[in-house]
Amino acid sequence: MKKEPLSILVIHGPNLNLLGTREPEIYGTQTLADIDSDLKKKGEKLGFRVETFQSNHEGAIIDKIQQAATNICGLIINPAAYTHTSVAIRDALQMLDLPVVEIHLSNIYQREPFRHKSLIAPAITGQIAGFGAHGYLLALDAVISLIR
Ligand code: CA2
Repeated sequence: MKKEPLSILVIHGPNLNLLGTREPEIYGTQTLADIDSDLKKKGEKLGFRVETFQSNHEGAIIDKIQQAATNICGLIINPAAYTHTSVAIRDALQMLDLPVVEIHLSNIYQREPFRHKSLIAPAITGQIAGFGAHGYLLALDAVISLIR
């Protein structure tokens, strides 16, 4: 019987579908499609299936986390603005028993004070911030090393 590769889910929060089209000085020039494609290629090389998902809706992100919980071995999430507001996403992440990496393109601690607080951070394994799109690849390395 052919063995399915282990799956890692990557969730992108609100407005990240606009990456590469505005504010390149903060978020870089790569589009979300570029980032997703790089993640899938790297995952495949390392023997993992990478699934990507973007939503502008808090409930849709929570549904995705709940549905994926039993099928994935690791999660990478950029909750975008929900980082600073969403108790509901934090509660959903808290229920997972697998490595979860929170990633931010920008260094949220160098920005406006309201971005310094992540409500998500207590529910995750670790956080990567400030490395632009490359941070997603660092997050993938981190999740895979935690799985292994
Ligand atoms: O640095 C990050 O990755 C953030 O999660 C991005 C969020 C922001 O609210 C967080 O504080 C930090 C914003 C994502 C908005 O994405 C855009 C992309 C292109 C153009 C405009 C917004």
